[in-house]
Amino acid sequence: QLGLKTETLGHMIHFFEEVDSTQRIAAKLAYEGAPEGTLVVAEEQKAGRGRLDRKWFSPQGTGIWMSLILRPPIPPQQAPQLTLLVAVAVSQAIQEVTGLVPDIKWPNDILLHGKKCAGILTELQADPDRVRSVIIGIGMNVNQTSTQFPEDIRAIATSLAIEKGERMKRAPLIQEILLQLERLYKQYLEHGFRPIKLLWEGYAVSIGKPVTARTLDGVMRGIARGITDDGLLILEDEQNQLHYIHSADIQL
Ligand code: BT5
Repeated sequence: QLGLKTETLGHMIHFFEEVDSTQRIAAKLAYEGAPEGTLVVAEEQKAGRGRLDRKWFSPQGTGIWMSLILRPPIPPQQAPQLTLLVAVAVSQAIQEVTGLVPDIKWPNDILLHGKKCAGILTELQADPDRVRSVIIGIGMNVNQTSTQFPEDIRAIATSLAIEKGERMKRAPLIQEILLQLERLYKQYLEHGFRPIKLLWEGYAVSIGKPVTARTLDGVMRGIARGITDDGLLILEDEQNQLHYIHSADIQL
C-alpha cells in the first residue's frame, strides 16, 4: 500500500499499530535472518529510542517511525558511514517532497531552520571483522504542531508540517526516503563512501565552525574540520591538534 518504487528496500514490510520500538523488532528479525531491505514501520512507539538510550518521542499517527535492515559487506568500523548516508537520503527525500532544504548536523540530526525534524539511529550486529546487519532507525516528525511536542523538546524540535505550513501524507515520504536510500546505497557499494561524503558535506552545517562536542569521555571544543573517510568527525582544538570523534553530541 506504500506504492514502492524501489527494487529491494521495503519489499518486506512489517507494519504495526503500536510497538515499543521498531529498532528492537527489526533487530530481532535481523538476528533471525530477515533479508536485506526488510522494513518495520509503526504508527506509534511507546519506547522509541535515540542514541545512548535517550527517548525518541513517537506519538500516534503524526510521524514516520521505521527501521530498515541492511546487510552491507563492510567491516564494523565503516558503519558510521551508513549513518551519514542515511542522513543524506533523508535530507534528499525531504527536499524532494517539500522543497525545503534541510541541514545535517553531524552525525545524525536533520534540521529545518535550526530545529530537529528527523533523527537516525544506526545499530550493528557484527563480528570483529564483518558486519552481519545494520539496523537503520529513522524517526521523522511529519504532522505534529508545536504544542504536540513535549515541553522539554519544543524549543529544539520541529515537524515538516510546521516548517512547510501544511500537513502532508506519510506514505509518499516513506517511498521517497527508500528510493533515495536505495540509490545512495547502491552507489556506496559500487564506488565507496567518497561520493556520499561529498553530498553529505553539501548539507552539513557544522563544518568550518566552532563546535562543542560532548562525548562519553568528556567535552571538547574546537573547529569542525570535516569528516574522515570512515565518517568520523575531525575536530581541531586550540592547539591545532586534530581529534577524530566517533560519537558525540554537537552544539553549534
Ligand atoms: C536520534 O537520537 O536522533 C535518533 C532517533 C531515532 C528514532 C527512530 S524512530 C524509529 C526507530 N525506532 C526507535 O526506537 N528509534 C528509531 P539522539 O541524537 O540521541 O536524539 C535524541 C534526543 O532528541 C532526545 O534526547 C530529545 O532531546 C530529542 N527528541 C526526542 N524525540 C524527538 C522528536 N520526536 N523530534 C525531535 N527531537 C526529539
